[in-house]
Amino acid sequence: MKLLFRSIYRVFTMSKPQVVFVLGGPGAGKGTQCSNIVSKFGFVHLSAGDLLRAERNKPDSKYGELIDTHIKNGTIVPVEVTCKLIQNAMEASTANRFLIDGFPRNKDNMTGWTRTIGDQVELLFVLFLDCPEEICIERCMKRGAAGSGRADDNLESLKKRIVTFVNDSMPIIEHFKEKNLVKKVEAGKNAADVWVEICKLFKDL
Ligand code: UP5
Ligand code: MG
Repeated sequence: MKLLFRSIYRVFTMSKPQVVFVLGGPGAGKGTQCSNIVSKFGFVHLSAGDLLRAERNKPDSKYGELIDTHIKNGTIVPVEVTCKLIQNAMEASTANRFLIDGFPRNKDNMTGWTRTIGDQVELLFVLFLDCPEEICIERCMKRGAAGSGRADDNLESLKKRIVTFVNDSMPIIEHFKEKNLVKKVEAGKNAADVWVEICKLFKDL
């Protein structure tokens, strides 16, 4: 509802909430770099994965089991669930600029987003963190070994996450590329070097 009022307000002020989608394979550094962007450029970070894990952890959630199964299998939760969580988080915020991390990651996500939120926001661009598969796996395995507690930081889930990324998420990135909306950063380098490249994309917004 708040988003609706805000939308009405923005009809008069001509401004909509601004969104950057942050996409990339598992362990590409989406969360790490989003934290940097929040600190330096004042965006609000909404990680679809974090929102889903928080929902799964609620004892009374009717989606807990569904989310858990998808996360362990590296498959994608139906958009109705994810989009609602993103929408609620946006409505709960007074901010005007959002990083939406790890979404949209398949066709179902795209359709659902376009149907429910699409026109109410201004999509600035898509930040694509392009990271080689073996580095993605190495980073997530290392994080798992250090005790991340994530149910999907194991080799079996990771292989599935990579397959989903290649088959389902890359076509979405291609779709945005055709619309000239993708800004790609080589994400296999060390975090500080990746950050230097990202700063160049955000400094004049
Ligand atoms: N690290 C980061 N950058 C580094 C660098 N440059 N050099 C060396 N190390 C670096 O980083 C991962 C690890 O690498 C960390 O230990 C970090 O210190 C280090 P992180 O910043 O967390 O990378 P990120 O890309 O965020 O990796 P993440 O594992 O979160 O990506 P996923 O896309 O796999 O996970 P997400 O949480 O988005 O989704 C999990 C699951 O939720 C999905 O598989 C899916 O089942 C479900 N999901 C949906 O169904 N729908 C959605 O919309 C979203 C998720
Ligand atoms: Mg993440």
